[in-house]
Amino acid sequence: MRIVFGGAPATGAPGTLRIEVPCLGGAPFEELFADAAPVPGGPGIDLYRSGGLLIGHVSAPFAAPDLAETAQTLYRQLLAACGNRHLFRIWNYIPHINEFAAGLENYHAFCRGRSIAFESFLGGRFQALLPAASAVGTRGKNLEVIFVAGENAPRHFENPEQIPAYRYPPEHGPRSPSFARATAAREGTRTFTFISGTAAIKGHQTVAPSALPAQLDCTLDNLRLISRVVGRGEHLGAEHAVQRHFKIYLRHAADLAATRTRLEASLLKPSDRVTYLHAEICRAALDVEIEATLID
Ligand code: 3EB
Repeated sequence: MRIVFGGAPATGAPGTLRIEVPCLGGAPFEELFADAAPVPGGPGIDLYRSGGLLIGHVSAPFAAPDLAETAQTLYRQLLAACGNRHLFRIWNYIPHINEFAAGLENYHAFCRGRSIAFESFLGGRFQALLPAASAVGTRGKNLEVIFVAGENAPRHFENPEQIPAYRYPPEHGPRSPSFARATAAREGTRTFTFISGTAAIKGHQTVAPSALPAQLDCTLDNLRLISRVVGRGEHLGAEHAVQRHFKIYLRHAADLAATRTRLEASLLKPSDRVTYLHAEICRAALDVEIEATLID
């Protein structure tokens, strides 16, 4: 299966999923599970299999002021579809992510519904089971959630210089975000390392609000730290024969050239699969977020 980014209408090609986030550069699609084949899903849910992996997509119209409700319903559907499998990674695409409805930012309403669904499905100790994730804006009308689950128990990791997102204080919303900074798991002969969307946050605070170069510095530092924690050295396995996939989300299209120059001089190498996307980030003062997936 392949995820295609951009504004063009869906092609309807089987195994293709379109997300309405414009591509600014690099590959306009993401193919982490090229051999994943469609299997029967259900109303509002597409499912794919690749070996023991289950890959899924749930989608529902974003309906202010009930985004929390929408998120909770989608997450219940997602968790039910996983059955006994373990969640490895979740990608969230949220309409109007930085807008407010009834005094609550849409991202915070989303977090509320997501957290309630996790808690009611997994119980009071759900935080230990949370996988890597990302959450950015989409221009589409639907809340879209893509997930990967597998049969082997994964390992979840935290960044020593960031408070776990599931323990953020209430100033970041009435229910904390539900994700780990990274998740690693084996599936057959493959090992997947999913690095969550990573941004300029230390502790729980935004670093260098709305200042791109300093945010890139901080984000690269956080990537270096999480890379160390997952056992890939300081450079996300750059020196090893590992397939690396990066997505770089930019709030401002005009930041593309500076970001690309900076990342090509530090983080990226020519064999990496890289996609630059034009998306709002979950905090209005954040201008960039970077995620990575390593497959070996
Ligand atoms: C952060 O570190 C920045 O809500 O699923 C990054 C990755 C972020 C995932 C999510 C949010 C999420 O808090 C935002």
